[in-house]
Amino acid sequence: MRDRPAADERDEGKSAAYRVPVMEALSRLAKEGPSWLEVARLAFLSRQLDQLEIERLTPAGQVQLQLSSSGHELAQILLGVSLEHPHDAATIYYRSRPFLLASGLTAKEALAASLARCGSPSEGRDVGVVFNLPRRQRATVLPASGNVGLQFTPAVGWAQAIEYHRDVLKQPDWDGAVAVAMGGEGSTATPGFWAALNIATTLRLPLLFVIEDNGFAISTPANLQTPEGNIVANLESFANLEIADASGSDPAAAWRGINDALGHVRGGHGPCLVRLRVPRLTGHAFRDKQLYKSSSLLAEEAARDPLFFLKDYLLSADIVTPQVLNDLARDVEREVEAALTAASALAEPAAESARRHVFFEEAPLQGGLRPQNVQLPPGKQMPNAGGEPVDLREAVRRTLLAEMEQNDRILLFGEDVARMGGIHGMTRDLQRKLGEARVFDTSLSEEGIIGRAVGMALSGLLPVPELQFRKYADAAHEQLADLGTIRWRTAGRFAAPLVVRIPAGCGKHHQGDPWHAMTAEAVYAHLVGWKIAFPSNAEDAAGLLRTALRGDDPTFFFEHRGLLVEDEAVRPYPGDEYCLPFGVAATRSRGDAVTVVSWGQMVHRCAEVAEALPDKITLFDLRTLIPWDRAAVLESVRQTGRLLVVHEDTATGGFAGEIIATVVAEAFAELKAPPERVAALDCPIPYNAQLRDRVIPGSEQIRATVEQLLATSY
Ligand SMILES: Cc1ncc(C[n+]2csc(CCOP(=O)(O)OP(=O)(O)O)c2C)c(N)n1
Repeated sequence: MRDRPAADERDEGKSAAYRVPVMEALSRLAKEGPSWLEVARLAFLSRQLDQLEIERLTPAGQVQLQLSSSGHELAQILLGVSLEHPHDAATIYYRSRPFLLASGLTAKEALAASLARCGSPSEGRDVGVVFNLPRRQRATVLPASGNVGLQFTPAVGWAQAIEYHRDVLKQPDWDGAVAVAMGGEGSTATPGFWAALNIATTLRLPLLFVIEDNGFAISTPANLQTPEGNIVANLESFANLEIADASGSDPAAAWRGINDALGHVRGGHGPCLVRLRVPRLTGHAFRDKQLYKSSSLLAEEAARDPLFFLKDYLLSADIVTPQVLNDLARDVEREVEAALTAASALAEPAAESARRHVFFEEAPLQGGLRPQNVQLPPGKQMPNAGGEPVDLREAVRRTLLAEMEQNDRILLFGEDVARMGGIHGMTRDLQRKLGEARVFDTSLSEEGIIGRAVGMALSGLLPVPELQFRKYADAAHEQLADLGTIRWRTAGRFAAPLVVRIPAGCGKHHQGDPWHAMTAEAVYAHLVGWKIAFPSNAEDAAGLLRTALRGDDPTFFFEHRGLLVEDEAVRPYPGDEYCLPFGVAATRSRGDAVTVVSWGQMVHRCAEVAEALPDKITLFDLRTLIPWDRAAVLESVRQTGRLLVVHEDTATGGFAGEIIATVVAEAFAELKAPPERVAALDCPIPYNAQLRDRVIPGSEQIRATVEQLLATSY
């Protein structure tokens, strides 16, 4: 990130007018402490919800997966009530319901979630305790993931976005905001935790890690997660990291620990990790009888119940009388019963709605550009006439530059993309032209690159991360998979549109090998919620990339290594407004005997064959796989009666199977021969050129299969 702008660069009047009340309120809260009555009410409420589910709803089969937070309440609530800045955000996990209650979730919504009803934050789609909450009175709660450890790098993204909103977009209302990432001690063993810790400390980001250490990850003790079971002790020498260790049962100690840690991060001193020692007063989940704990340990944990300590603290400090506490407990019981009646009356989600919100349908409440009313122009579907010929690399570079000049919310980042311009040269000069805040190198962490992009997109930016090779995207797979389902999981409330650029494949003049040459696009066709563009030439690359950058859904944009500078992909640059719609195949040749479908580099090999067999082949370049142009392919197959699908990805489970299955189901009667596919052999790409050419299909193999198809008739 570039240096922070000097004070006079900012909109001082607006900043001061805004900052004063928010920061004053925050520092008053820090000095005076929370409203302990509210803390007590929320703690009782959380416990009461757990008890209701454990004692009645789960045994009756009304709640299918119960995960209690009993024992964790106090620490989470104290954290929740402290996050009053309008741009504070938190990433959470499945044991974070007390935090959600403190952030504005109602008891009715909590029970609607447990009962899988409409009116819950996921509209019954996700496990009752896997939450999201667009901002109410406190932190924005970013969509939780069921994967332990996935919550950390998106929080890094939000923390980095705070600086971008404040310094680059000059939005003073982001000043002083923090990101918070919460997890259990088990989660500190995950790659996501270390990726996040490394990035947050390297960049000194405003990020607070809150580790709720209950000593067990399901049944596995903490000393199997980190040496001696104490993550804080192990992080003592980590540079740029403030650490703290506090009891999560003792109200005064927990408040001090959280308040000091938050003060450090809000004060602009960099990240902090606070470990809060809490008892887990129930099994990991409802059915867990905790047979792996001794009876003395169970008794010791019960004695650390934060609710006992809280009541004791409130009474001994004369904050409340016993009568007030009793009344509060009774009010909460009544509130929970009323919430249960109200939640039970909510509708079940309609079965037909299961696929809603996989892709964009309407503006979300949080994430992407729409909630901020940033309108991008629709662009033109006709390319400019007479554009200068450019190769695919230049087309991508020009498109990125033109879009980034128009849209200051786009950030481009990845390994070596800045000073070097990317190891494929796709982003050369972009940092020099657009600045270090908008185009920057990252540390070597694909999990960190994609997870951070998720947090940035959720904050309202448009990240364009580059992954160096398709194979290395594997390290980010968990994040990629969960990113695609954010809109669905939150029933359209959150979205994280972004464009991930991935160089893939290998050409005739490229070395192949198992690490730099695979395409493996079918893996991504199987990820829900993603669109996939795979252009074969410069014009399509420009048009598809622009459409993706102005679109609403996360998109994989493949850049084929064998086409970046090769003549066969050179086309006139179609202009800075050219947008090519997804799902529209290009017809590269027309013929009446066989329909050939391909994408990426294989299109050119198929085109050679089509040229050698005039008037025989209708060749479609799909250009996008999700969505793919079913209508064009079906219409053509109905005329030719023969189908060949050609791809560079391996055969088994490849996308050809999807296309052939569709054609067989929809146009079986019109087929004159069994549909065929030509694809890479089911093995990695070899380094030896002769072996490589045996594995990746060449035009001779395509031609032989076409001829064999032409000779077959039912
Ligand atoms: C990536 C991943 N691996 C395994 C699991 C299964 N799992 C769910 S919770 C859990 C234990 C997590 O323990 P911890 O982080 O200490 O949190 P706690 O439940 O103790 O609050 C495991 C292994 C998962 N959800 N995600």
